[in-house]
Amino acid sequence: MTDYRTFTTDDAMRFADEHSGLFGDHSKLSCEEFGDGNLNLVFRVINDKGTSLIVKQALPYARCVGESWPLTIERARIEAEVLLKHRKLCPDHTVEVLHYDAALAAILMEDLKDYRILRTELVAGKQFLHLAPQLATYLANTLYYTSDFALTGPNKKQQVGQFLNPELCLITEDLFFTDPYCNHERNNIHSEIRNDALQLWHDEALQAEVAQLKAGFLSQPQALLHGDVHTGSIFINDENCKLIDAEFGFYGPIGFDVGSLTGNLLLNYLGHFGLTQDTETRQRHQDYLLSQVQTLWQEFEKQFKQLMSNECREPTLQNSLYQQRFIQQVFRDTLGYAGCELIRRTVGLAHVADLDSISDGTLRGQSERKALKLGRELILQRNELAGIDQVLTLVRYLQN
Ligand code: SR1
Ligand code: MG
Repeated sequence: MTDYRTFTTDDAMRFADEHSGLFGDHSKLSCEEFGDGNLNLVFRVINDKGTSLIVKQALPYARCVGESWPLTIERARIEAEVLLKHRKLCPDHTVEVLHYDAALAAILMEDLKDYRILRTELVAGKQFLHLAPQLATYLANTLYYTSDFALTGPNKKQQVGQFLNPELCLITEDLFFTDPYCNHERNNIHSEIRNDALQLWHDEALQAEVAQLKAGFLSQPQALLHGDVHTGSIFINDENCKLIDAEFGFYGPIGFDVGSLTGNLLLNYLGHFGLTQDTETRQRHQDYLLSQVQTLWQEFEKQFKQLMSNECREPTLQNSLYQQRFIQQVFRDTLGYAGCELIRRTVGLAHVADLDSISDGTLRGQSERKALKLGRELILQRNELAGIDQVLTLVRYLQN
């Protein structure tokens, strides 16, 4: 870490100026640090003509906790390389990386200034019809073209090695699969649902299924995941959406990415029981969210199946019965990981605004309880639910 130093706004401006052709020698730059994420510094650098770029720097610790939680700055390499690869596979829906500096753990990227963070928009009750179709395209393309269906064995193994990402994976292994199911000091449990959380710690049937899902996360390098597809990692406007923040990327189970996103849409669905008091408005937004959950899976499945049947390079994996079984297993994994996301965002370290911004404690507790209940059922019933329509029926049934 010899050349590493934590960036000031001056450093960020110099970095942006040096590595972009956009600003020119005599540009007058200004800069603000506006990162509010869990891990990094994020600067916006603007010139006198209003052109702007983003500089993101990995800190040697987790920003949300502080220096007591050291964290590798190697995550900046993972982020840059995953985004570069995903952008080749799905240019429309992946943010553009312009430069990466290994010693400084810094990335220069496009500023999505005409976009907003999807989570903030969904909490405000905004709707985007292109959300699910576009995200399904992103997931189908990035996951298919980095899988064994598309890569040769040696190439795939080289990439698995390139994206091992053990420290960031360990965060997910702990926060997603371990902490919520025991009395861990990192958990963050609101008093209204203390007893419900306690039940998780004694729920052996649930814990056995979570163990199986965790084993899949640990040992199934199916494709190069984004690794953190929550609605805070997605920027959106009226026409398009783009993924950012791929520092958790690694070769893992395909259902983890699809399930994380599905879980976040469901968290917003449940949050609106407390966020929106007008019944008609709430119903409209919740119907919208369920239609997005449905379209996300249907479109993802359609596109992934098409790719498997038209583009598969590996003769043995061209078998159509195998491909059918494969996509069915991805569906089951998707439900399981979506269930884990619902639970960990409710009682674990990293909460979401969809639940936390419900101002009335009783209403928040009701939404959180629904999240725990739905998460549990998705995990337990994932092998019996026959299709996405049955999942939606379950969601509607459990809301009462
Ligand atoms: C300490 S990191 C907490 C969470 O933020 C990231 O976005 C991941 O979701 C992680 O679990
Ligand atoms: Mg992030």
